[in-house]
Amino acid sequence: MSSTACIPAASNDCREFDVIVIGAGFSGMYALHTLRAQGLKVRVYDEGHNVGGTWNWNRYPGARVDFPVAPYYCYTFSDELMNEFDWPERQPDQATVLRYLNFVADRMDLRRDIELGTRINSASWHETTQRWRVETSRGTQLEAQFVVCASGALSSANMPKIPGIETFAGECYHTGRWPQDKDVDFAGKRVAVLGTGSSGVQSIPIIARQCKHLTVLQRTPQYTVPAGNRPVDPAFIAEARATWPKVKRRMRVTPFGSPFIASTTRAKDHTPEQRREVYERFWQVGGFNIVIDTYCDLFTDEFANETLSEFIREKIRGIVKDPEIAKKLLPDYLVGTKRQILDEGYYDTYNRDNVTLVDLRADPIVEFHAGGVRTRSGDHPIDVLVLATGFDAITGTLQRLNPRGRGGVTLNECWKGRFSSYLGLTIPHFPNLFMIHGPESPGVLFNMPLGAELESDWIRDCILHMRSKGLGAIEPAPGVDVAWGEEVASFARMTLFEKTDSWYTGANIPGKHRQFAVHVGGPQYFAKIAEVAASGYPGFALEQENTVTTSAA
Ligand code: N01
Repeated sequence: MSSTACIPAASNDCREFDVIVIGAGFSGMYALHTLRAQGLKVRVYDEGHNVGGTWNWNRYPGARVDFPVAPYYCYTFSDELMNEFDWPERQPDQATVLRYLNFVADRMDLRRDIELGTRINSASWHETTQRWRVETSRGTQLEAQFVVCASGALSSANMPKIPGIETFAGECYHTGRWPQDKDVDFAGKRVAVLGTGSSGVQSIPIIARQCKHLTVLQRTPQYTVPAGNRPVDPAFIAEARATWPKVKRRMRVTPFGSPFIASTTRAKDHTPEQRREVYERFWQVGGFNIVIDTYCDLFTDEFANETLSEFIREKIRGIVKDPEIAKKLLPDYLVGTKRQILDEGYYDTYNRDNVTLVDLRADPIVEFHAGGVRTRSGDHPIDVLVLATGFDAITGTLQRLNPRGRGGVTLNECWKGRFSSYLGLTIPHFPNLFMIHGPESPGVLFNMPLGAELESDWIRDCILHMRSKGLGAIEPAPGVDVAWGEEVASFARMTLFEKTDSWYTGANIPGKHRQFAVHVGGPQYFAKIAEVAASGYPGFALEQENTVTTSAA
């Protein structure tokens, strides 16, 4: 199968591959498994010192799966994995997911083709050889016909540029780059958490219980709902295993890749009393389901959305005892249009004596200094600063790599005005480069492990097609990205997502252009890419294989 020559390198591995995969998280690990099973010579590189990608880096206190429910946030391709790994909780914590991914790495014998502690520093396309030349942080030069970017939609940390932040002399940790070699000790310390997205909301209740005093620096109040985490009932797991083929089929056809059957009822079809009863029932059970399984129009109709928004605001007013603090916590955007957050006692944390909420809209940060942070109303001394400030999402890691494509053009030049793609899997001017969970794919709004499998399978089949036809390069034909962008936008326009500033739209990163770069069509998206493959890859320019002899640089 492989047409590449294997040239031993000093680090005693082969420098030339069929496929280089960047990232050893859920996506990269499955891509390795499925490509290697076809006899392709594949090598995975990851900057981390463990497999797991996002689940390796995000070790902050409270990090948990938010997708409903264990055992459905997992690989679906192997019944053995499903049957052999026991998920202890409905919303597994970071350590459990990392244990699962290590179990998969061992069970599928993946480690022999994964190089950890190695970042890919550059990648450039060479037209004569129809190969990518890649350089690692260890200075190794590599060549491969294909590059698969499985580098994570949420892995490029957003480090806020705030006056004086570099002068802060205490400990400082970003939630997405949490120390891997030590436990952070909050005991007896004054801590500040900047940011109240999922990472902030998950960590705040735990840090508050451990530290002397916690200051929460909040820019946008958020809707969060109880996670409802609890031990998994063994009977539930037994049932999931017994019905696994059926569940897998269902996950592929539901909008978010969830195993649950979505409601077809509209919010306006119910009376206010009925809605309250429905929301209360889901609130008590906990989990994402209150947003995705109660009413079918929560993401498409502002009236429907407001009914749930107001329900949660009422909950906040009920939970938080001080009305002034409760007022600061009331969100005013459309619920669910920022990534929905699950929590364990978040709002109740503001009833604690050792917690101060700073509303940065009314009381903005003036500057950080060696001993803390000064806001307009006064000074907040701190020993530990936790940056829960999120990520340059979806495109950030690819832009940091900034590969050079055809004619030496860089990705950042191509993406200056918009994040263009074809099928969310390929980029114009970047032949033989594939993305998993890239812009304009369902990525972050679908069951991510399942989406990674489906996208990787498409990439695998595309590579096999090329090999069988003697093709050397594939890339989007001119203009096809524009039509694809319109298709993605037409799905988005049916929803409320674009109306809110969020990392989905790029609005969280100063200077990033606004583009809701997620295909919200889930199952329609996967049907579409399957149709493209079945029809012989219309929309792609296909190039015959050059007969130039290749060699490593
Ligand atoms: O990041 P975020 P996150 N000054 O971008 C604030 C996934 N995830 O790491 O809203 C002041 O959501 C920012 O304020 P604002 C999940 O998909 C999953 O929490 O922009 N504040 C916001 O409050 C999630 O959505 C799990 O006004 C600043 C916060 O920082 C995604 O990762 C767990 C600021 C950032 O929130 C990202 O979540 C955790 C500044 N300069 C994460 N810059 C699971 O449960 C930013 N903020 C699986």
